[in-house]
Amino acid sequence: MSVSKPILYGNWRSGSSQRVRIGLGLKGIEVEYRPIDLLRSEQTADAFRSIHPGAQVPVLLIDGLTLSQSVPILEYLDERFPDRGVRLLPRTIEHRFAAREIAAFVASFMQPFQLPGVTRRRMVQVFGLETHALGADGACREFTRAHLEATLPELERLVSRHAGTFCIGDAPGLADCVVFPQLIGATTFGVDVKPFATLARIHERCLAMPAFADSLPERQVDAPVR
Ligand SMILES: N[C@@H](CCC(=O)N[C@@H](CS)C(=O)NCC(=O)O)C(=O)O
Repeated sequence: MSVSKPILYGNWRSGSSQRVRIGLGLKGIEVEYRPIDLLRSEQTADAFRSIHPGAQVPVLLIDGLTLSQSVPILEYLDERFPDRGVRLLPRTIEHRFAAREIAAFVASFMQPFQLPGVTRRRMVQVFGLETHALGADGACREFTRAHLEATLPELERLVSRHAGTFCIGDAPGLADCVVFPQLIGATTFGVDVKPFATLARIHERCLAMPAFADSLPERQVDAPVR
């Protein structure tokens, strides 16, 4: 089946966008990348809302469809391109369940409390916090750090059950697409992942693969020049 180049709307620092970048890399699928500047609230501007009213990245335009939500996007890519690159979903039902369980834990419990910009601003408004709460050493960042510290032990437990060199056995897949950006996110918030032996090992192994290394926030075209 021939396809025109898919379009990925994402953001350099967005962990959810990074999940999709990794999946595309593992599958060897090229996309046209259209960055959305979250700090300038481009996600809530009419131009982007007309593409995705949910006003979040990532969004993948493919096969005439507009796909949102990183984990279902990864599953779509795997079903749509079963014979390209890496199989993202493991072969056995038990391992597929474990991969989805890990992905759900990260995507529905760990990452949402990293408080994307809109949520942070809403908290400040609702709780009447000083806008300082949004800052680098403010209450929102402290909350995120505390949440990551509280949830990383469970992620380590979930991953260590089936881990080989990657989250499930010795091949990269869906779980790694989700776990790797979460570890990068934890580091960004000043949380050390080294005490978590399995996660730290998988982090190092992933970094050695181009699909993961090329997905790093600082390597994206919309990353600020330092
Ligand atoms: N569950 C969604 C989460 C998407 C999400 O949280 N996106 C963030 C960036 S990582 C976003 O677009 N935030 C915009 C905002 O906070 O205004 C997914 O997995 O794709």
